[in-house]
Amino acid sequence: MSKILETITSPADVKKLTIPQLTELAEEIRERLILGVSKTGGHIGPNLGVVELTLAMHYVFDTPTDSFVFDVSHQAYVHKLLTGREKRFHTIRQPGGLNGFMLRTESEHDSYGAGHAGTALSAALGMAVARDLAGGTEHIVAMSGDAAFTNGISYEALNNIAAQTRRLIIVLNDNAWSIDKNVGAIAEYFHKIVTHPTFSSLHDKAAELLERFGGKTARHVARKAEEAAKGLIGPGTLFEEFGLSYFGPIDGHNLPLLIETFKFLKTQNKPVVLHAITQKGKGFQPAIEKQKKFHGLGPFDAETGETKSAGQKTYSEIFAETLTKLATANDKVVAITAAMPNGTALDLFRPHHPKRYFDVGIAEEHAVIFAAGMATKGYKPFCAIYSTFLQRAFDPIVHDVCLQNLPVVFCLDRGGLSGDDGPTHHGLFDISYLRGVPNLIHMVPKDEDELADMMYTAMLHDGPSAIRYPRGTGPGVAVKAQPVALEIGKAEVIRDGSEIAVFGLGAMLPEAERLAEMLRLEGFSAAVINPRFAKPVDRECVGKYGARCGLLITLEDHVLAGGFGSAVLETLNGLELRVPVVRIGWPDEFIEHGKVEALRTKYGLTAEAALEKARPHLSRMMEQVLAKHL
Ligand SMILES: Cc1ncc(C[n+]2csc(CCOP(=O)(O)OP(=O)(O)O)c2C)c(N)n1
Repeated sequence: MSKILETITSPADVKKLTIPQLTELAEEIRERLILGVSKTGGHIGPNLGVVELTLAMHYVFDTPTDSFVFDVSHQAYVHKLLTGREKRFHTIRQPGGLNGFMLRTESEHDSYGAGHAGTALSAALGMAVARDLAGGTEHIVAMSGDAAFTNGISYEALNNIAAQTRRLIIVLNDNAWSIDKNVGAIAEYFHKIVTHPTFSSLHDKAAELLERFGGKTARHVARKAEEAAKGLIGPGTLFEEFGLSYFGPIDGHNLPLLIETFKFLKTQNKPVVLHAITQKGKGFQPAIEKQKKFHGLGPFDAETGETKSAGQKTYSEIFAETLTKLATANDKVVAITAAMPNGTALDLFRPHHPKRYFDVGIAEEHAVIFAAGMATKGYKPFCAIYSTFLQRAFDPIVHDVCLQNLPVVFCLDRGGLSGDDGPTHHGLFDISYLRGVPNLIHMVPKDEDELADMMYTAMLHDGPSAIRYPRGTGPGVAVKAQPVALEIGKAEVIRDGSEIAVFGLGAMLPEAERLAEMLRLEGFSAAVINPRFAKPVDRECVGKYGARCGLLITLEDHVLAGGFGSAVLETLNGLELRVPVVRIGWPDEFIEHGKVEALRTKYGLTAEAALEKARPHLSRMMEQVLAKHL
């Protein structure tokens, strides 16, 4: 029954509602979120936690004149529902449908796109300073989760805010969770504030007084909380040390209190932080009980929260199991994650080797430099970071790991198109951004067993290495008991051939095999090669087939620019071989969200599309053969 929600076509409609109606609307939104996301999959827990916060923000502020910047923006579903996208909400994360994150091209209310953590404060400050320069009066509100404060960028922004603007509102949405439980000193600090007796009593008093006296009391209580905060830890809270005024902590589900507090914060002529305590998954018991699982997931049963079991093991699970085995045999092996124990499956490793498991928070740059430090002391760090998030750590990879030739292993989960998360999460650039860095080797397994071999190879290698593997499951190849070391820079010839050579990198190998079969049916002898190494490329193999064949074809789940196909071209160039190369991969544009298979078809990453692209060369080769025989 979404009676009120259906009438909300823009935030102006939210402003017309009474408090009881807003409370009713909050319930309708929760119902809508649970029913909708149970079908599409998505970030249900974070969104259930920000229903009241988002409602209050839209009640008090005025987007698109005012701007909301959500950190990561995985919690922007409520905002989408209130900004004219309710009718399309069932399409979220679906092909052609709404994106799962804020997208500037999707709505004028989405002032800033995101998908990676820690950017909200910097972006909001940029907006605030631009507003000040232009003489504007609009409000800028940034909302960041507590885990965003484990990220260095948030502090780089905090360091700048007070010096740059007098008007910026930051909402700290504190639910004590990242995807897993939030970690580190900052998480403990927030916990200390929240559980401090002064705050607890103020917290209760605020709600109680508000009911009795209305708005002014909330402001009074907010001020009181500010004063109390000053006495809590030295001369002021962490935020006050940065020159921001701190308010809270307040109950992030108390709508009237939130509304009054935002009205008050709006009048402030100084940058402010509102610390709001929320419960992730509020209103859906399975999400409250299983915080990790319901942070973000595929479709689930809207009543019970049950999900279908995946059956086959994912690449991430194979990675974690293999690392556990390697660490059992070698006490120098350590595992590092940047707040992704679940996504990288390192939570399977943790119970076996708790002392050699490190979750450093959402801090990829730190993770890499931390790994470099450990490597100087003889340890073998395996840094499991999604391909897309490792982009953050490019300089530490160059400056700290590779320049010093330290044996850190980068395990790039989600290497390739990520599918329904969309362009913020596709891991399509790692070969390009890593290939130019000296000392690094870059491996791409064709299946689960080869992933284990590559991890073993990396463990034995005395220098930096990277292994990229795709999201989800692979071909289902059993992992042998004892991994073997691969020869570095050596490709595997799956099938020999004399006229065409097809190189299928990693997950694209099955497509390469299909293509070779199609070529065979057209009368060509095609070799199939599993390159294994994006760097160093097997020069001997490329040279041999480059000299022998009339055409080389490369397939990769990566952008063409600077990818594996480019590496093959460079190798041929170095060998002064002029054989034509047809390269199949992602074009030079950001790929939208959608189903992997459908997007591969749309963008020509299939054997059929490769055959068509190769067609002019095939005709030429055919003509040459005919000419020889005439
Ligand atoms: C740079 C980067 N690393 C990792 C992630 C994966 N990630 C998405 S949301 C999230 C946790 C966010 O926690 P918090 O900011 O507290 O928001 P909550 O989900 O608890 O509301 C993480 C680690 C990311 N989006 N960006």
